[in-house]
Amino acid sequence: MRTLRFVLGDQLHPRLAGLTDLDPARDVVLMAEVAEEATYVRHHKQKIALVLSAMRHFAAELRARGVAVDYVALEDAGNTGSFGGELARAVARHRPDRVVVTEPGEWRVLAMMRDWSETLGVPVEIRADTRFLCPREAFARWAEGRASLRMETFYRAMRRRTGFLMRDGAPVGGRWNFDQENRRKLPADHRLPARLRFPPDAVTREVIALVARRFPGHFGDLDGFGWPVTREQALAALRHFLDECLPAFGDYQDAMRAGAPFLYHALLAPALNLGLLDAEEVCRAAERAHAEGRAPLNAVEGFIRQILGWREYVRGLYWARMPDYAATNALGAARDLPWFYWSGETAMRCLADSVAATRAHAHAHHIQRLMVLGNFALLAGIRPAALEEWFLVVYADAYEWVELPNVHGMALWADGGLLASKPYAASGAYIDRMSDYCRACAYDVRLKSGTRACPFNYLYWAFLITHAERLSGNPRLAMPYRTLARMPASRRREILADAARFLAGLDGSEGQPQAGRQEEAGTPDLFLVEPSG
Ligand code: FAD
Ligand code: DLZ
Ligand code: SF4
Repeated sequence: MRTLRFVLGDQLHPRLAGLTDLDPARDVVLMAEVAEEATYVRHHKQKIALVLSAMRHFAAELRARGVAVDYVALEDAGNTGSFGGELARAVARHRPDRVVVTEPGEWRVLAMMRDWSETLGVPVEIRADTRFLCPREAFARWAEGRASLRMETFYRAMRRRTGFLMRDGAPVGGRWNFDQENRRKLPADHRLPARLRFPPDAVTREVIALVARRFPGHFGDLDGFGWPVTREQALAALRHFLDECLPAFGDYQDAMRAGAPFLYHALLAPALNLGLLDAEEVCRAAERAHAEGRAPLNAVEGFIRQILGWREYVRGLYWARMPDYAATNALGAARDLPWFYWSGETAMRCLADSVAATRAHAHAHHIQRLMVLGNFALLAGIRPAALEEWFLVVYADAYEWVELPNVHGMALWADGGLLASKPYAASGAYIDRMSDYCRACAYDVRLKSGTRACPFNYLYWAFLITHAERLSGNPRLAMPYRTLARMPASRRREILADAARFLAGLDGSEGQPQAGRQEEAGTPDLFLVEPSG
């Protein structure tokens, strides 16, 4: 039987389900660069360059193994610009008996795939994606009948199921979670390891030129491109992480520093999500580092939790709850995304720095995403769909299966608590505690009201006041609501007035805090959240 195997740009794994039974003598692998995938949202230039370069390298590797690859480049004559169009043309060229695809990472694409058999007049087999540690059906079974789907419960089940960091049925070290030990601030003189950057080779340089020419209006810089684009480079990135970063990954997992978007993070998500690495090998390598005494348990457990726990969990949640999941808006958030998410032009230093990193690298680390960019949007009541589109556009690792639950559920609490037991809301005190941003900010993190006060401070309280009906009964928010109950009515009015003034000026006057009333510097609000979960 002659099979046409369609491999998408984020399915670049040597043992991809759709390639397992490939017969090199008869089968053809189709790969297609299509404009629609770069423009259905206007992806960051680096993300497009990353995907196209990795696709071209992967095609070359398949060919080197003797596989026939029909590769359609973006500017090839006749390119229809869509997955469906390119598959139809390839079916006409090769006249296969069947088409085999691996399920995609987005609902949007799965919906397309489901029509293909009928429109093409050829059987189309959609195979489960086996690159994950928790098959979709296993997640669905775990989730069935549960009122809440907590990551921690899922994670423990996954530890038991896979045996990662388990000994004799119990967690190594006697505890499941070392998160409490993973909250250190970086000392001012602490030297960080250098990022392992992969200078663009000829293929990547050609793609970068193509992207600059074809997508000039898209967000983001191309100059600093340094992502791994082959499996070999991805494995080198993994080794670099294990040697240079993993030992301190746990300690500084929640830390932030101005001008430092990489810290001790792995920078592996783009490679993992493209298929250049798989979750199991990465967890296995981290576990080995601990067994061999090269990394402490708090670091290794923290890292494995992100992949075996969070990554698998958000994927399971996405497929179990989509498409209805994306339509929820539990807090009725309706504000448009402020322009500074694109321009970076804001006097709020934490936000300006996070946007600058995002533009330069198509990357910001987890705490910037959650506690700066996400937290601000939560407190300001940004419409979930607007923030979701932004996150899908700007990050090199963004695919809807992973981006959407993180933004919708974790950052915005738009699912009403399915993912997170309480909103990840925090005042400026949290950002100050975990970073050096506030020291040189135009706003004053110690001030609670007035035009010079850190906006996160009054937005935090205004958020709690505005959503009291929904949130005040949440036991995890009992402490701030008790504080709120003790506040005089005049103070609450002041908070709401500050928030209203600031939000009204979001796309106008914000960015220039005027020297206004000089409030007394009070004790910062210390209602902190636990971001790494
Ligand atoms: P590290 O911090 O070193 O973590 C190690 C690995 O764990 C990552 O490579 C990633 O594969 C996994 N991981 C960690 N946290 C999560 C998580 N919450 N969900 C899923 N996997 C996780 N991750 C994406 O891969 N794509 C996204 O589009 C994405 N959008 C996000 C949006 C928001 C609002 C938030 C709060 C988080 C988002 N994340 C996303 C999760 C996380 O921020 C990134 O995976 C991480 O920053 C990537 O950098 P790293 O490889 O250095 O990760
Ligand atoms: C992100 C992306 C981009 C920019 N371009 C392509 C492409 O030209 N061809 C392709 O096969 N895949 C691309 N991708 C990745 C797809 O968007 C991704 O496969 C789907 O969103 C499903 O996860
Ligand atoms: Fe951000 Fe407020 Fe600190 Fe400025 S003072 S960096 S706005 S938290």
